[in-house]
Amino acid sequence: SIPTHYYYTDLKEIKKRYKPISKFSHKGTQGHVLLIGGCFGKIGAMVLASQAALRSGCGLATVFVPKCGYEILQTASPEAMVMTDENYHKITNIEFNFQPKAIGIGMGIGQDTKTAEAFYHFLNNNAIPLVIDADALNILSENQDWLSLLPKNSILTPHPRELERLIGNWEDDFDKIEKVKTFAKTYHLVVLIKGAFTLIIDDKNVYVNSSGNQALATGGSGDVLSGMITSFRAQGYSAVDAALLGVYFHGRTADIAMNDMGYEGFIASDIIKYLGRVFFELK
Ligand code: B4P
Ligand code: MG
Repeated sequence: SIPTHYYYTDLKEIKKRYKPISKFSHKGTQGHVLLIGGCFGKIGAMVLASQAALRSGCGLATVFVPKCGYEILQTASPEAMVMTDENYHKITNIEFNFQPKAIGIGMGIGQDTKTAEAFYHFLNNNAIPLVIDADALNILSENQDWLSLLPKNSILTPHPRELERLIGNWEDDFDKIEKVKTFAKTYHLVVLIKGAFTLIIDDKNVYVNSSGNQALATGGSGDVLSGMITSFRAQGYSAVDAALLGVYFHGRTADIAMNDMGYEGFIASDIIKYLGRVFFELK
C-alpha cells in the first residue's frame, strides 16, 4: 500500500494555510458560491449552508432550490440570491446562468429518481470543483459509475454511514483509512470521514482535525460544514486546504461556544453565529 503521512491540524497549522482578505478585495474577487439542494421539508439545510458559506468569507452566494424553497430562502437568508427549479417539491433540472467558483451539492436534496437524473445530467456538463454531501453522496453510492464524472479535486463529505454506502464496510480504522485513500486516489478526490476527530484524506495524506466536541452531534451541523467548505473552495483555497479550514473552523465554533453554554444547548445555527469568533482568533 501507499505510505500514509499523518498530520494533526491545530491552530498553528491552520494559521499557516489561512490567507487574510486583502484590503482591496470586493465581492467580485471573494468568490461566488453556488449551493444546490433542498426538497420539500428539508429547505432548512439550504438556509444553514448558505448562511455558513457567507459567514466564511465568500463574496456572493446563490442557492438553487425547488420552488417551495423560494420564499423561505429569501426571508431566512436575505444575503443569498435564489434560483429555483420548475418543480415545487424537488429538484428535477439543474440550470444556472453564471460561473460559480465552487459548487456545493446535496444538502437536503432527497433521493427522488427525477433528482438523481438531474444530478447525472449536471455531472455530465460540469467542470467546476464540487463539494458533495448527504443525499448526493447516497445517489453516487447507488450509481458508482458516475464517480468518474466528478471533476478532479472535488471534496466528498460523508458521515460514517454515508461512507459505508460509498465504499462498503471495513475491518478496522486502518483498513477504513486504506480504503478511503485508494478511493480518493482512484477518483482524484478529497474525502472526509466525519465524527469526533474528523479525518481529511487525499491519495496519500491523512489530516486529523483537532477541534470540535459533542455539541456538534445535532441535526444540520453537516449542512453548515458543507456551506463552509464550499465557501473556502470558492475563495481559491485548494481542495485540501478548504477542507482543513472548514473542518477546523466548524469544530472550533463549538469549542468557543462552550464558554457560554453546555453541549445540549448548542444547535447548528450556533456554528454560524460563532464563526466570526474563530476568524478573530486568527487575527
Ligand atoms: P442523516 O440523516 O443523513 O444525517 P444528516 O442529515 O447528514 O445530519 P447532518 O448533516 O446534520 O450531520 P452529519 O452527520 O452530516 O444521517 C444520520 C444517520 O447516519 C443516522 O442513522 C446516524 O446514526 C448515522 N450516523 C451519523 N453519524 C454517524 C457516526 N459518526 N457513526 C455512525 N453512524 C452515524 O455531520 C455532523 C457533523 O458534526 C460532522 O461535521 C461531525 O464531524 C460533527 N460531529 C458530530 N459529532 C461530533 C463529536 N462527538 N465531536 C466532534 N464533532 C462531531
Ligand atoms: Mg449530513
